Amino acid sequence: MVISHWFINLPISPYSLFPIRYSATLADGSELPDWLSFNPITQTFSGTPAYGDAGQLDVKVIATDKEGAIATDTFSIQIQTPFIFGTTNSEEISPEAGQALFAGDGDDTINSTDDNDIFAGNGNDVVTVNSHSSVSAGDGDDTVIVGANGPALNTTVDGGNGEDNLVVAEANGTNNLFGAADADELQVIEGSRQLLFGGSGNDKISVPFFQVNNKANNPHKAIPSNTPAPPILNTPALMA
Ligand SMILES: [Ca+2]
Ligand SMILES: [Ca+2]
Ligand SMILES: [Ca+2]
Repeated sequence: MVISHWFINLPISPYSLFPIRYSATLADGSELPDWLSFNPITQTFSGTPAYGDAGQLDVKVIATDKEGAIATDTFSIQIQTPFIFGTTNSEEISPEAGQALFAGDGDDTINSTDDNDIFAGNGNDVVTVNSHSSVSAGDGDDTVIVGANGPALNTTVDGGNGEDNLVVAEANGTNNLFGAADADELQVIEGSRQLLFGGSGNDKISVPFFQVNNKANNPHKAIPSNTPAPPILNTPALMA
């Protein structure tokens, strides 16, 4: 992840025939943290901060010419907190990509994007989510829609307790739906190779009709626990 791209404003001549050497430290002169590196060629900072690295980081870039003249400048890198928290109220929350959300109690509406870890908490929550994410819907009768805003892949949904409605609206890779306890409804609207597990309870699992009926296309691995699997109907037209 590229944190920042920054060009130093040099009081020494930028037209010098001699190369200018760049380096970077923290503003107090100490070394950059292990996760952050500075490329002196491109004058680019890059790195992947951990959860504990959120906040402001003050850094200093040092330019040195062949004669030993030095110019420095300091600036701040803002590292977004990776966690956001809801309240006990019912609320609408839209986490940014890469964030983990703990929505808490209440009937929450959560509009997530990619690379999100969503913990919806108690309440009857409604969650939309795209790719490379996980959703733990928690207690309550929750609705989770994967790929509502475009095809999704590599997202895992756990409905938790309650009668949950879990949907893959559109997929371009495998997603996993797990109904968990109680009677859940799991549905694939568009997309193949989706993994659906009803868990305990009288679950209803539905997938596109043509995929149920065409084993050659590797249909969904729909595995309800207390209800029979969708029927495999080998119609002559689809067997041809
Ligand atoms: Ca909630
Ligand atoms: Ca639930
Ligand atoms: Ca279930």
